Amino acid sequence: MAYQEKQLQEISRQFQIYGEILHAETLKIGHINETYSATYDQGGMRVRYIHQKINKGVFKNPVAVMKNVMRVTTHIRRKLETAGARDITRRSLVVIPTRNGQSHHVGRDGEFWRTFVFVEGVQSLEAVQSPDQALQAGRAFGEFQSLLVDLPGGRLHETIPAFHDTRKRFGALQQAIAKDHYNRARSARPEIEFALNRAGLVGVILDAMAKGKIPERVTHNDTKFNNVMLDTLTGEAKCVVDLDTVMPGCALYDFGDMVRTTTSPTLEDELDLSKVKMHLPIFKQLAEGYLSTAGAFLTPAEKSLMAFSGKLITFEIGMRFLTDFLSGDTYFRIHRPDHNLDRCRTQFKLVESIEQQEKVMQKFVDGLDRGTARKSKRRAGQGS
Ligand code: GN1
Ligand code: MG
Repeated sequence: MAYQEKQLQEISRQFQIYGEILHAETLKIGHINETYSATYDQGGMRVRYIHQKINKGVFKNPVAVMKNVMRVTTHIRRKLETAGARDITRRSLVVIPTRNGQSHHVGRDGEFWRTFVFVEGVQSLEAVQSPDQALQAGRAFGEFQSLLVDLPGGRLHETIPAFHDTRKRFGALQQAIAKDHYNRARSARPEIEFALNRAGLVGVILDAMAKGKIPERVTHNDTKFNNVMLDTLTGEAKCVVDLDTVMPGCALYDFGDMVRTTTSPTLEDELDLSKVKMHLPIFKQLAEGYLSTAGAFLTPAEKSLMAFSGKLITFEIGMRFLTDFLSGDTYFRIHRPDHNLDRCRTQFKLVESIEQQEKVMQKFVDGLDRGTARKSKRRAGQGS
């Protein structure tokens, strides 16, 4: 554990937690921030909190990150309260303020910390185990987007500019290949070729957005399956986490990353590539779940690119892993040599599998959409 309990105790004292730390442990989740869960004795009860150190190399403006997080969580909580929802502190993240009312604390070492209520009785999984879990993820992220369609207060900060700018991501990869600073390009020849052959993909959504065919929305931008908390007893999605990249984006980036992280029931760094495959039954559940909560506000143009977005975002993250591998593994935390190359290979294998099935995937989405349209027409007819 990079931070010891004693240091965490000192950090935790800055927040509105009125207990003694009993123990703390590192949560091995995500490639970017450092996350700890800590158990406190608070008035004789054991209570847990999450303490998280924001990676300032990645998030250059952590104050802006926290402004976004506060606006988003406050808005969602208010809406859930107005709707009379139950279990609200398990359905949306709750930021614990510091003792002087700030959303974060800057430590003596200049590190940037924030604290959340620990959501009990949920789990986050690295790989999907059943189609129902994909349905849950789709529903949860669709609901998240839908709760934020009326977020007041103007545009959110772009916490990482051009985050899903696939054209720039492609350019960054080309640069890393040209530089080949670590002399690693020779061990990634097939992957480099794979990427360079797909230059045609990178402008599709960007161009549609630039032409006004696809709207900008408030999106999550990191809709990895492990960012959905599933109730350990019922399996139901309770809340979505990792709100650092919630900012202006495209709804399809979110759906695309769900396709990437749910439709192959394998880990992101699976070494046995024969196991990596887009499973149509899982995709179907994912699309159903997502359209059940987001279908009402999405436009036909957005819906028509849902299968494509899965391919594009999988390709994008694959390119990012490859770029980081070629650039000396400075961005994504790695746990073994060539880890980023392994992750890239897994993504590209999935891209191939989506390419083979993209038509039937989109056909399914189109059918779902027609079904929903028919149903709502019938309902409107009944009502009149
Ligand atoms: C990073 O740290 P984590 O796992 O939440 C990355 C995402 C990638 C993902 C790939 C800020 O997310 O964009 O899709 O790794 N987050 C950032 O696993 O770059
Ligand atoms: Mg993240």
